[in-house]
This record gives sequence, structure tokens and C-alpha cells, in this order.
Amino acid sequence: MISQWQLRAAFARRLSDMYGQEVPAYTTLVDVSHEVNEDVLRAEGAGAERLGSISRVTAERHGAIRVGTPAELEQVARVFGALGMHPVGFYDLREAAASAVPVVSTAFRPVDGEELARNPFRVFTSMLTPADPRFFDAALRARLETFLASRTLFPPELLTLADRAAADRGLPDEDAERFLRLAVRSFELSHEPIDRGWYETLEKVSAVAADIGGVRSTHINHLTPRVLDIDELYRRMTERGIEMIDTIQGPPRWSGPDVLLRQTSFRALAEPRALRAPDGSVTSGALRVRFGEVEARGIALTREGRARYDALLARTDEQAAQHPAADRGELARALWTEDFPGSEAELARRGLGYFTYHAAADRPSGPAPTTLGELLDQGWVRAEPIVYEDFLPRSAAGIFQSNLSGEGTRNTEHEGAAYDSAWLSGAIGREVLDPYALYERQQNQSLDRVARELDLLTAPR
Ligand code: OOG
Ligand code: NI
Repeated sequence: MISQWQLRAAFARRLSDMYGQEVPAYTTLVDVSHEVNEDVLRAEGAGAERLGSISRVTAERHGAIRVGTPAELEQVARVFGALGMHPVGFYDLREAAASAVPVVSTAFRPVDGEELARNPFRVFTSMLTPADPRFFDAALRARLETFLASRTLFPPELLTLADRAAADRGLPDEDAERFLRLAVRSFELSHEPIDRGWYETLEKVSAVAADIGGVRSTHINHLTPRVLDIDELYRRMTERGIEMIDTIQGPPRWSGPDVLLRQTSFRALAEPRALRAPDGSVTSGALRVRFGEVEARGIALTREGRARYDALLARTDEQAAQHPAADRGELARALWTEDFPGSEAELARRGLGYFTYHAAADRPSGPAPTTLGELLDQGWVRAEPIVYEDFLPRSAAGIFQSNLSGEGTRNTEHEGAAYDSAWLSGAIGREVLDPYALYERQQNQSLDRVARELDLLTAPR
């Protein structure tokens, strides 16, 4: 029997091999990430592993896929459910992006600590919103929905195997092999000719809409290795002559703790694709949709910590608008230095970041204090950071946007169609989990353990 985490690890590895063959620059990105990680490990020693063991970080990837309908998303949920990956978080990129990105998204990922440590593979999954009249008028919506309803992304055999894997928490060897093959194949780039007229019609609205609704299959859009020093990675990729997008999304490089997520990518590459002209002739064209992204992960923030991050992002935007010639990173760094806790201990004490807490081996003797602040200050407990396992809507929008060929169009006279986490849960028939609740549960479990070990009457919070 191959267990779900083994299936997940094997799937991530095979997807990575497949994508490396399809997009060779991705392999360069993986190689350079490994070099940077080794250098950081050599320079910093054990400190480099504070946010995850080097073996986890080296194997770590996230992928991104895009689908067209709730029914397709429901099938994606079954395929990833087989791998022990559950929908976490709701991202509305229609609001986060300046150009036309008519999708809402969630991320499929393992949710408990042990599973994440075994293999944290996650997939950012976006679904088109044809019902949003800002992007699609009634005629285009109808045509798009008819087109999407007529395609099949996943063969029935794959879905049957997926359901069995989820029910039995794994698959026997032969079925596992078949499942993995069918699953990886479903995310390969199709060679079937693309109807050029239809693709271009959608492209006028949004390049993302064309990538999703202009073709009869889905494909992996990018795979993202994790790196321990993303600024160094950016420099080295640029040195190798690979064109990167302009910025690193997320928090600035600064002297304080790494929090949330920093991401950047190389520009989408022109890939040969077969195109069918209106007269039926097939020619070889080129489309730019797929790219390689890289990310550095930091500490998960509580709602209050995240509010602080969002406020700093807004103030950085304001300042950048006022000083167009200034370096955005510099502006952000100055604001962060003023307004964001400069140490892990401060993040913990002020309840801005998530940690697991552990009774210190060399703790003082005598009765323990009862508040978390005192326990930390007096050396009774130590805090280990919880890594941010999710995504950031503004960054995601930035990554989408910097890799789009055009701005697309949006009719702002219409009200947008409403989608939220509850809607998404209903559409895919499983609960979209709240990331904050997951981090908090992990933190609280560790505090319950501390209370037992230190004989406290109530767990500190
Ligand atoms: C997804 C873009 C978002 C991330 O890491 O934030 C994303 C896409 O391009 O489909 O992958
Ligand atoms: Ni990504």
C-alpha cells in the first residue's frame, strides 16, 4: 500500500520532472535555488533550518493550475484529496489585481504538522468567473460556459482511483502507479490545436481567461521551489541572463524576522503551440503563459499581524506613488523598521505571529508564572516559529499580472458577481478551511502541552 503522503511526494516529484522537460528554464531555477540553499546552510549553519529542515525546503514546491467551472474544481478537489491535500483559504484575485484577472482561488495543501513535515506540496488553484459581468457580457458568458461544459479535464478512471485513495488512505502499488500516471498526464501541456479566433476573443477580455477557457485541457502553469535567500536567487538568475519580473512580491528584505511569503518569477516564455485558423489550417504559433516562480517562506502571522502587514503594504503604495523615483524596497524597509516587530520574541509577545511553544529543558525551578509573556521572559518556555503555508492575494495578483501579455478589459459600470469562501465550499462539496484556524489550532495544542508539563491550571494563551 502506498500511503497518501507517499503519493503526494511522488506526484510532486513527477510533476517537477515533467515540467522541467516542458520548461527547461524551470530546471535552471531549481538548480540555482539548490545552490543558494546550500550556500545559506554553509554560512548560517543550524539557523538556516529554523523555518524548516533543509530536506523539506529542498523538496518543497508549490504548483499553480487554473480551471473553468465549479464542476472542474470539484474534480480537482478529488484528485488532490487523494494526495491528502485540502482546500485552504479563499483568494479573490478580481479585486487584488489592477489588470483583468477574472478568477477566484484556493490552495490545496496538507493541513496537519506531521503531514506538512513529510511533504508540504501545495497547489494554488484558480477558477474562472464567467458570471462576472465586469469581464463577460451575456453572449460571451454563454459561449464560454458551453465550451467549458463540453470538455473533460480528468478521465473517469483517474477520479475513481482518486476516490479510492481518499477512502482507503492510500492505494495498492499498481493502482498507485496508474493513478500517478493519469494525474501527471492531466497537467501536461496539450498539443491539440487551439482555435485561434476563440482564444483571441477571450484574450481581449483577459489573457488568463484565454489560457483557461480557450483550450480543451488544463496544464500546470508554474512550479515554485523554495529558496532561503530570494534576493541572492534573483541576482544569480539575472546574472545567468534569465529575465526576471521587476520585483520581489511581499515583505521587503529587512533586518527583522522573515514573515509570510516573498515571491518572484522569471518572465513567461514563448512556447510553441498549434493554432487552428478560421479556414481550418493549422499553424505553429507561440503563446506566453507559463513561467517559473520562486519563493521564500517566513513566519505565519495572526489576524492582527496580517492587518499590520496589509497596512504597511498600503502605506508603501502611497509612498511609492508620492516618490515615483524612489526604490520601493527602500521605502518599505523604512516603514517596516518603524512599525513592525524587529524580532521573533516581539512577534510572539505581541500576539502578531504564530508559534509552537515548548517547556524549556533548562527552565527555572519553583512555581511557574501564568502568562505567556512571563513564561517566555523568565525562560520557562521557548517559541518555535510556525511557517506560513499559504499565499498572499496581492502577491498572487502581481505574479499573474507581470506575466500577462495585455491588460485586458473590465467594465466597471457593472457590479461584480459575488463569490466567497462559503460559496466555494458549496460548489466543490467540501469545506474550504480557514488558514488562521489551522495555525491557531497548532499553536493552542502546543500551549496545552506546556500547561501539562508545567502543571499550570489553565493553558496560557
Ligand atoms: C497563480 C498565481 C498565484 C502564487 O504563488 O501566488 C501564485 C497563477 O498564475 O495561476 O501562484
Ligand atoms: Ni505561485
